[in-house]
Amino acid sequence: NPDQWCRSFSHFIGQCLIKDFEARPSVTHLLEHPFIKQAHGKEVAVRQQLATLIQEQQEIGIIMSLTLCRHERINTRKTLIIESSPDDDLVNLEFLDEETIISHLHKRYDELQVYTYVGDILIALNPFQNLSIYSPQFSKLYHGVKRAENPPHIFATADAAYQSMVTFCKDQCIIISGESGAGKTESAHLIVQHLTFLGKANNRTLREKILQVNPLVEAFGNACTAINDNSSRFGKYLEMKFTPTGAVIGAKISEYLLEKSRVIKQAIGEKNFHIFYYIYAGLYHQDKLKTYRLPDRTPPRFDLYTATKLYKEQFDAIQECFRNIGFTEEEVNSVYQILSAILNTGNIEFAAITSQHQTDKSEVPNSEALENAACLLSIGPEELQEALTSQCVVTRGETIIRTNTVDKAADVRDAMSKALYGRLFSWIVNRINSLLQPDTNTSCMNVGILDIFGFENFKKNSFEQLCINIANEQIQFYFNQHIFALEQMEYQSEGVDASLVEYEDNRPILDMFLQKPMGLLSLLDEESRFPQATDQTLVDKFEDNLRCKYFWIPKRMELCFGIQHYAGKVMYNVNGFLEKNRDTLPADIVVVLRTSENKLLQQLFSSPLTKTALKCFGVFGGMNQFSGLNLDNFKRSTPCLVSQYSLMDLLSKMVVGQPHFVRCIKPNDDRQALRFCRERVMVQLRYTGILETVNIRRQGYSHRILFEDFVNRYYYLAFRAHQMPESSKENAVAVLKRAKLEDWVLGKTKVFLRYYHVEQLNLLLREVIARVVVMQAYTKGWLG
Ligand code: AOV
Ligand code: MG
Repeated sequence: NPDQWCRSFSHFIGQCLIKDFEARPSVTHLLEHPFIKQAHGKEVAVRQQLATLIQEQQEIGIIMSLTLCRHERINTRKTLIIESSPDDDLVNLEFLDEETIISHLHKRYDELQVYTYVGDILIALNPFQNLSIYSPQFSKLYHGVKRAENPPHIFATADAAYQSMVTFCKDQCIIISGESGAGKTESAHLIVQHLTFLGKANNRTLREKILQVNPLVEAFGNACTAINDNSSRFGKYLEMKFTPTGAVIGAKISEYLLEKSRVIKQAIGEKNFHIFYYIYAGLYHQDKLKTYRLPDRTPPRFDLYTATKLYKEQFDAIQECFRNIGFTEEEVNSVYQILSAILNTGNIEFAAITSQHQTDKSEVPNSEALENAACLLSIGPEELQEALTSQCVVTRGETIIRTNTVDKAADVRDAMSKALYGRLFSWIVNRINSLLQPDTNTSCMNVGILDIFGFENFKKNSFEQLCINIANEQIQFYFNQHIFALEQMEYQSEGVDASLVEYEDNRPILDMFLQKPMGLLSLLDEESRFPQATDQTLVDKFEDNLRCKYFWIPKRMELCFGIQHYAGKVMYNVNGFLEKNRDTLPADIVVVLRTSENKLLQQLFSSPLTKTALKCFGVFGGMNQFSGLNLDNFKRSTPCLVSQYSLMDLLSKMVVGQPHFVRCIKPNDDRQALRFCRERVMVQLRYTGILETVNIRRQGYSHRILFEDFVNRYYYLAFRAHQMPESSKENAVAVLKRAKLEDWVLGKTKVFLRYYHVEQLNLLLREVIARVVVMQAYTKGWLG
């Protein structure tokens, strides 16, 4: 059907042109495209025509100009009117106080409208129930349409990121924030779902693989906490890779700060990482517990027995993920072996050997767990016991064997479990990356999705909460920078008059943490280097050096300090801070593990500390990958330093792309559907700065484009293509007027546009190009 074909062809060319607008693709470029290559019947004629054009050395831009002239005479352009539905966007509210905003959100929540815009930012209230708005029909509904055409939706945000990527050839990132249990991880899944839909669904296997990345890493990195049954215990940045025309071709995932300590200990009412329960259930049902040397009854340290009933399905799903993504059976088997070894290691107990001469020696009285662990790790049980209960120390060229006390031996055991788990996790992530890596020859663009652990405030908070909350401070800072600070600076330098919006700057808090050498993290690092330091000396050090209103030591509480975070006051208990920060893995353990016959284990521990090894596995005892860290420093780097570095890495990654923000809000603390607790929502709106955001989005100009870029991008709307107008302020104004936009402002070097202007412009552009191509096809007589 020539008509149909014509439509899809023009759509395709339209896509190409929009995306390559600045690059001006040659006809050769077009002919290389699979769409054209696959053409049959009528299309062959088009190919021949295009081939002729190549001979004439003509460029698409020129063909366009021809048809534009004709086209303009025939048609008067429709003016686009943005239908504003005041309900969907807080920016449109008449009164802008907290009360009005809360009532508005409340009303919407009662009607199950969980999404609301603040200009280009999406607010997502957790529905705590399954909504039927995420089916493929909805994906279709939100595909490349004006935002105002549909109610606000997480798909619309994904769509906006995708369209910007394709239109401007620019990497995008979607930053999801909110406190623990607010719905970040669910939102991230939905975004991936919609992006795989947009990225052309024809490659089903790849789509399935990408959709399975999140469930797989979350089985290893998520756990049940007091706040959230599926709480992320690591930060995740998932980049989806697309061709310049927008077809999905791969994915890459980066992890930040896995909470490894959970492997050895969980707070009351919390659980270990999901995967332990899954594999126990799965192996139980496959009758393979013996093979993996797991006991057929409730093991003392893990509450696994109940899991057998609950988690079988999840195990099957995880196996499916492994298989689909492309892990070999051998690899999966090794993963299960290491996990079972960690479970057995947890059961190793120590007892003191007291003789006349030695009181600081320990042994393993019941060797079953030890033997199981050693067997699963393919190492000798004696060597393992040796490494757990003693250590080699080299002083002045002499090697001395020191014995470990019971407590010390238990610490070494736990350090081994943590290292095994941490490195296994990193390996899985890296393996996924290599399996989903796009062909190196194809150039690609990214949409990145950042989903980290949310702000936490438990009854008892420790080092892990500190790391998590500092990460959230940085995300908040990034948000503020982007929404407020950069905007204000730009207004000023461009001489644009916009009443400046006040906002709560959390920079002083961040400085208190990150400053060198007197920031909290530096002080913690310094104290960790003294073997004699205790929790008390650490608190004293903090008290002596940290003088700011965001930090205080409560009078009557033991070994605690308080921090006034952007999201509220948190009291931290320093118990174990030093040990957790040191996170040392004795060399003896590494030496033993390197003797393993298990290929995967060898890989995890064999690498000398080369740069790649650092990247993959972190330093000895380090928490995760971090690039760009000076190798000379590795011995001294502790999780603190690592956390700083990896967060910088994370932020620098985000700065590269154009950001889109999703702010998740938790409507109540009981995880109840349809319960809107005004107080709780109010607090979150306050600390995330939503009110200020509404203000600045209403008064502000979220898009600021250089005259030159603006004219280059949009001159088709006002000029003939072959005219190539000068990139001047006057021509920019001509385009703006021709597009019938209102309410824009001119700065010294830039056009200041409101958030909806760009959408209008892009739609106009797409329309013009699509029409031009159809016209062109007819005028050239290609389509009869
Ligand atoms: P989080 O990622 O923000 O917390 P989750 O995304 O895990 O929070 O959401 C917590 C729970 O809320 C989920 O397990 C779902 O039950 C429910 N939920 C969230 N969003 C939706 C939705 N769109 N539809 C239905 N239910 C939803 V943490 O990772 O703890 O910070 O560290
Ligand atoms: Mg999460």
